Amino acid sequence: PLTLKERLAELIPSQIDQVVKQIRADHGKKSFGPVLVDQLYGGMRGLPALIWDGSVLDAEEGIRFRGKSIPECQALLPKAPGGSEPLPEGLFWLLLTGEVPTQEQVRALSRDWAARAAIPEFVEEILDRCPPTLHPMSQFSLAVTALNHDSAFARAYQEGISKKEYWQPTFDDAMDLIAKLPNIAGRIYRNVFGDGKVPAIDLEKDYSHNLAALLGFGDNEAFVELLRLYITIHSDHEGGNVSAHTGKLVGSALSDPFLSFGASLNGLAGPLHGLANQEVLIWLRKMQSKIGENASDDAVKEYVWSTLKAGQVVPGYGHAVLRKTDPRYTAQREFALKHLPNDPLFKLVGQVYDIVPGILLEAGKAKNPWPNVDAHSGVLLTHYGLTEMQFYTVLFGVSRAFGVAAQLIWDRALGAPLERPKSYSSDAIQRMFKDK
Ligand code: FAM
Repeated sequence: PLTLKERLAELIPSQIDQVVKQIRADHGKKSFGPVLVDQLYGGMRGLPALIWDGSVLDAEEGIRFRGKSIPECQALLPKAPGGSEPLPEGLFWLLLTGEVPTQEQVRALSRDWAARAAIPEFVEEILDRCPPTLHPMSQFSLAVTALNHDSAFARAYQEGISKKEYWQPTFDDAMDLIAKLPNIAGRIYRNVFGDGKVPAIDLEKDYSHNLAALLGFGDNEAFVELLRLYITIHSDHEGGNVSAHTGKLVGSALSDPFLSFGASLNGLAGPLHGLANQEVLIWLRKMQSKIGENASDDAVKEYVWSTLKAGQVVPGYGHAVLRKTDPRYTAQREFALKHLPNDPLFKLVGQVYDIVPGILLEAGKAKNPWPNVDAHSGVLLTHYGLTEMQFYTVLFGVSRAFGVAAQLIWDRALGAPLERPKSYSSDAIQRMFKDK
């Protein structure tokens, strides 16, 4: 069967003709309509600004990966023998090609990533030198940026590569990036929370199994299945979220995938973005220590109000685009109902789900009162014993590499230029609009 790179090489030429030449010839001079001054001050909400074919986020429906919803991906993508969750290897193939790969194509990808998994010794030493008090996300970003040392793209560019070939070393770097994340994440976890000993990668196991083993959970099939679902649903969330957009922007300067994804991780480390999965668990634990394990609805309501009155956000709720419950939350809830229906923390997440949206609506500020992916992820990891919440965003980062890498490959294949939007001073705004 065709390898992923061979299939991609077949798809790219027609995409360049259709997507880039034809659309720009037919529609290049057409307008989406007015850009409002509010969008310049308000974080570009809803501003049409980017192209990404891998995934699209609908405010009501949630994410679709190449047109497929999460339930459709769970039904269509290849699974591990005896497993029921999609293999992330298949999701990456889908993001890149728009096609569902065969079982053997996914097997080949698992083997390819396992074979590329080793990280340079100097990167191991960088991680071993980090104090355990340095947040895992900072360690993660350091290590990923250091992989620039062996970047195929950076080397090819220095040797004088033609623009038309950019996507090939970008693809090679993207494969190395994804393949090396389990060893980086595993070493950080073992250094900060464990005995510092990192087990070897099993060349015959799939990506999620190897990641689970590096974290010390390889013999727990339910946890491996959770990681398969977890990596699939956190991989991509269209092009404008902070981590995806950062990767795209930095990559547009022809910084290689390691430098680009290192930048993405620094955005993902923000409490309003990927760090929210850690913040949710910290918030739940603080609430439990304040109002007890089996608190009444009224006690939970009071605690939520106290969070808002303190000028803090309720982590795991709200979203810049979504206006309904995140289907990534629902997918995790289904997993919990199947595997851990009586877990007390799962019950608390359900109680919070019944209470928080009503309060956010009453408070009247949040445009979306419903839960996002982070409201549920930590509870599942905690159930299986991965209780170190400072590590949760690292797992989010391992997954988001799939979406960022896919986008970088296509940006270079389609010749996406340097990104350079226009900034204005407030004086200019006042001058431009004072009489309008
Ligand atoms: N709790 C309290 N206030 C909230 C809120 C929440 N969960 N969500 C929004 N608001 C506030 C927001 O802070 C803003 O208040 P100010 O006018 O005082 O600044 C107001 O409601 C309007 O905000 P918005 O337009 O509804 O939301 P934004 O598009 O500005 O921001 C989020 C979207 C996700 C940053 C925001 O909902 C939030 O801070 N949520 C909590 C943190 C979180 O869960 N982030 C993870 C998001 C997830 F998708 C991810 O990236 N992993």
